[in-house]
Amino acid sequence: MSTRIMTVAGAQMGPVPRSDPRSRTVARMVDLLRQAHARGCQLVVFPELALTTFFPRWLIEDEEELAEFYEASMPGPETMPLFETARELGIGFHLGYAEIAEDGRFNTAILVDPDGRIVARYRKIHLPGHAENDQAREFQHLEKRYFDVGNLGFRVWDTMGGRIGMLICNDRRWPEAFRVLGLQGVELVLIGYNTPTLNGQTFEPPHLRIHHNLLTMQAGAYQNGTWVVGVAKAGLEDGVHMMGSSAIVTPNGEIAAQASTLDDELIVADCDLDAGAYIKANVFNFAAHRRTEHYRLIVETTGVVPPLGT
Ligand code: CDV
Repeated sequence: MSTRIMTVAGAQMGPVPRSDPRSRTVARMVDLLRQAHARGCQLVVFPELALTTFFPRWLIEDEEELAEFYEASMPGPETMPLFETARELGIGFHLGYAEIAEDGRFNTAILVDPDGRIVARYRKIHLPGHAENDQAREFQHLEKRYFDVGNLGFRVWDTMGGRIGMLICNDRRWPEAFRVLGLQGVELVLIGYNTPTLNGQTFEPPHLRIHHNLLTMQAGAYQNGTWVVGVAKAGLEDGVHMMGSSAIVTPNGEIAAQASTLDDELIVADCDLDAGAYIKANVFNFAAHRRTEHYRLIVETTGVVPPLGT
């Protein structure tokens, strides 16, 4: 029997209104850390851009006003309680936030170990949306304006007793992103997301939006034999309804735990990190079965090309 069980909590968060100071949001997160510890968790996964409202929904032209949404240091004075609580409880956490650094502005996620040390950092690579104000939209999605494309690649770390990778929100829809983690033998993929329940551009029924969310995480899990923990910032945030449905997915693509509210809520699963080993050794034994000589288009073209058949 496997002894590599990691008890993981997805800490879904309800809305973080723009008017809320960081201290109030961090206090909510500290409370979630304490609840998770009481339930025996070793790792807590918070959403994408967890410390603020999802600000890319607005055009903000004043740089000073925009700067308020970014963290210049991590931990900083306002986020220090998260690190102190993690150390006190001996619990790790994953945090998504807007990072301003010397080399750019990024939509970032970090992994912090039970000693309160940052052991891994990922900067979002698939930035959805647009860079200019689009009046036709009900609300904006200006990630391409406010963030640079992540420059750290898709990486996996041997840490905290597991082989852990991170993606952020829109990345989960891209099988290539999951596969690059799969090719490093990933066992646990942590994903925070902010997904509006309605598509701001075109009509898509909410049930399909939720279906796509789960579909991509379940497929990514099974096709790479890995656990996936997907965690939302949910509910009515500053006038825009955000999807919940945070889920922990097994390496078989089954849902082990799923949120039932649109508020602060923990979902918990005992993740056997060896559970995907048989998938990696059989149907998705990459070394035995992948045919890279036929995958050229995947890296040689970005958009669609004419059919190769003729
Ligand atoms: N924060 C995101 O990356 N959100 C996207 C939106 C644009 C749909 C997502 O893929 O969920």
